[in-house]
Amino acid sequence: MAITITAFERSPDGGQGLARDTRVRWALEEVGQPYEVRLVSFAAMKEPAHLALHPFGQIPTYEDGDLALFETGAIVFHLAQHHAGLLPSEPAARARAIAWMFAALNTVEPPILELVTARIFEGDKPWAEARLPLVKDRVRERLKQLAARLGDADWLDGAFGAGDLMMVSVLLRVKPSGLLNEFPNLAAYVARGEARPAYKRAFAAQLAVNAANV
Ligand code: GTB
Repeated sequence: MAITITAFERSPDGGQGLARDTRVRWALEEVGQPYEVRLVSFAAMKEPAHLALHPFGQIPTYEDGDLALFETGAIVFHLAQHHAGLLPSEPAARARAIAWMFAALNTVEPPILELVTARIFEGDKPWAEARLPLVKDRVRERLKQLAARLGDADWLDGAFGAGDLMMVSVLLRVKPSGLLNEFPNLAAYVARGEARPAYKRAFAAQLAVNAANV
């Protein structure tokens, strides 16, 4: 049975690749696993059938035979554990790559999501203008620390892997704010991720859905 993931029937970003199915598509492309996509509406995500797969009524989900998963971190980790290409086999290098996945999701993504919330969902609040610089500075601090660690390297720890896939995916979300360009090595890092053939196939696949459903 084919691997099936869920994605937005119509993504609010119109196909810019910012919805989280893109990172799962990217991982599937990196490890060479074919997959099918079941598109869901916002209403369908809150229905019992989808809630049985995803307790929080979100996308993406992942189904492979009897296994159903939610959370992109868990899905990408599962793929990386079971297929070659995203995690090194040497135990210490593998553990470090996993640490970068957690860092992307637990340490770098939260302030970026706070910025998205402040800009998009709270932009009309009377206190938004005063708060935005504080939120931006918290993102800047994380980017500064990450840029310092990355330095001139192509990837975070040796060859490209699941940690990079997750970190680039998270950083893509900060691109529209312009903050990424304040850190040229991070902007180049993200561009290297976007240039990977597997990323391009993932991006094109989600764009095809959203271009067709405008
Ligand atoms: N922690 C979970 C994971 O990593 O899997 C988060 C999943 C999640 O946030 N899913 C979002 C969702 O289903 C889609 S990706 N939201 C609907 C809901 O909660 O009702 C977040 C997202 C949505 C839209 C854009 N965009 O249009 O730019 C970008 C990212």
